[in-house]
Amino acid sequence: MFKYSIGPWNVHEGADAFGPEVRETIPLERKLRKFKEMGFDAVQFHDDDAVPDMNELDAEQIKEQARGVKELLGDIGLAAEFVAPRLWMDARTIDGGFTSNSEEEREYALWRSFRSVDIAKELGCDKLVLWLAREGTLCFESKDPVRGVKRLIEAVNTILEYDEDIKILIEPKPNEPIDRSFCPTLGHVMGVSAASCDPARVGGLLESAHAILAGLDPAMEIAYATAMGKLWSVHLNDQNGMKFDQDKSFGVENLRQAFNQIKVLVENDYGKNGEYIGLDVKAMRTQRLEDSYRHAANSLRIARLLEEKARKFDYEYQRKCVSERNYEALEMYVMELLMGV
Ligand code: XUL
Ligand code: MN
Repeated sequence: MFKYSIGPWNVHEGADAFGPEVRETIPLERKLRKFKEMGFDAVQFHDDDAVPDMNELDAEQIKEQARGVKELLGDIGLAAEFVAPRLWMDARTIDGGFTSNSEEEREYALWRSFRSVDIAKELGCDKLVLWLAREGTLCFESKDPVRGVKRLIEAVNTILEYDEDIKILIEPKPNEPIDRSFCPTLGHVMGVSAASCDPARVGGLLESAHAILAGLDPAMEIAYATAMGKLWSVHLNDQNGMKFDQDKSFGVENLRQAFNQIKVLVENDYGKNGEYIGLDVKAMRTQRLEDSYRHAANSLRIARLLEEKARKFDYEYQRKCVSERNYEALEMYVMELLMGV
């Protein structure tokens, strides 16, 4: 049985690029209690999910507030999986943080990352996730693309040096909000890891939708990072083709692909080092306040049902099909397994 995690941002107010919020804000504590009740084991945090308005606080005040969140988690019976600096919201990261052309802005990005490391430690976890939202270009000629990659590696090194226990999980995304990312796929993440000052502490987090948006199969990406020993978290969700980042409930668009993501995780005993399956899903904007958690419950149920299916997979029949090179038969077996016939 896998352990599952989710973030407070996954229960949100429904604003999108073209319209305002449509649901009221649910306070953090209520969300956390609900996550526990739904069967989640751990919570993922953006730094300011745990410590709101952290730009107004100093390092000690931030740690102090994080300790309060740790107490709350303990009281509810949830672990913290990771902390991710929210590096894309501030006026100082309009043109990226680690790879901004401005030195002052690069320093701010590092300050937020150090504070996120502090929060992670207070919450009892050793994972820092970097979604490199604006680390790339909107206008190709606006940044030196070689220096951009080097600046990213330097930032990773600086964070590794700040704390000797912290592990960095890069969550690559090929587009949105940036046009051309300096680190768009897990393959690029492996390169950054190898070029860092401590590759053993730099790995990846695969999000299904981001892989689909890169034109890749998330199950293959999961397999690739697993082969490298660097799949340290996942964000399972779904995506209907090459559109905006949809964060749909896991499996609702691409069921076979969802099954294969779970199958690779099962086959490789994902979770044996304490990893969680994270669900990074968003409710449809049409959803009413009282049904704010339905997408998360659905995703959890689909993941668990697929986990059961994966554990029932008939490897003997698969070997027979492979020996006859009868992949049409194998494919039909998978379809029937998924359709429950
Ligand atoms: C954005 C995304 C983020 C990260 C954490 O697309 O997936 O929520 O998972 O910063
Ligand atoms: Mn994500």
